[in-house]
Amino acid sequence: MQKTMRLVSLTITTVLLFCGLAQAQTGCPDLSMSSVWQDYEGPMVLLVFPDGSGPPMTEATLAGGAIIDATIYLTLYGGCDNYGVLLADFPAEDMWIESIDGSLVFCSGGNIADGPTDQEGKTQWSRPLSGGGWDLGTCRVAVTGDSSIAASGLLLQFNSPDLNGDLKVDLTDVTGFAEDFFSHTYNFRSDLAFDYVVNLSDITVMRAGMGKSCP
Ligand SMILES: [Ca+2]
Ligand SMILES: [Ca+2]
Repeated sequence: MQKTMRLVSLTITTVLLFCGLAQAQTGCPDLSMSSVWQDYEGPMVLLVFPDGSGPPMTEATLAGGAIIDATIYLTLYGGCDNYGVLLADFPAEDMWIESIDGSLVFCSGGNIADGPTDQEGKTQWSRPLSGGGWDLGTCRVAVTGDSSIAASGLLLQFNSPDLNGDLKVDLTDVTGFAEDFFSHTYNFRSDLAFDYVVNLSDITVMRAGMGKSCP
C-alpha cells in the first residue's frame, strides 16, 4: 500500500513539475511580423541618469526645448507553434532598448520593457531608463538579442551627466563638462538641458546627477 502511495505521489509531483515547466514557456517570437513604433517620428533627446531618476520616456525633449512623448511601443507576434498569434506574457527582461553604436550604456535591467507583453502581445518603454554615456545616433529594440525588428533604428538620442559612460557621476564627468562649458565649441554631451547651448541650466542638471550610480 505504501509503495502504491509513493508511486501516486511521485506521479503527481512529476505532472506538477511538467505543468510548471509548460507554464514557464513563453513561446518564440516572430520578429518579421512584429512591430515597433513611436507616436512622434523625429529626433528627440532623452536625459538618462544611472540610478533611473531622470525623466521618463514620456518626457523627452525636442530641439527648441518642447517636451515630447518618446514612448516606444512593441507588438509581438509568435512564431514556431504559435505562428501569427499575438504573443502574451513574453518576459520584460527579454525585451530591451540598445544604442546602435553602443555609446549609450545601461545599468543591469535599466533598458528593459515596462512589463511583459499583455494579452494583445503589447508592451512599451515609458519609464525612465538607467544608464549613462551619450548618443547622437539612433536606438533600436532587441528581443532576446535579435534586433532585426525596426533595424534601421528609432530617432531617439540620449545624454547623461555620466559623460564618460562608466555608470557613475563623479569628478571625471565634471572635468569633461567643464572643458565643454569653457570651450567655444558646442558639444552635445554637455547639453544636458537640451537647447543647443551649454550654459548655467546645464550645470543645474550636472549638479543634480552628482554621486549617482546604478541602483
Ligand atoms: Ca562617469
Ligand atoms: Ca543646454
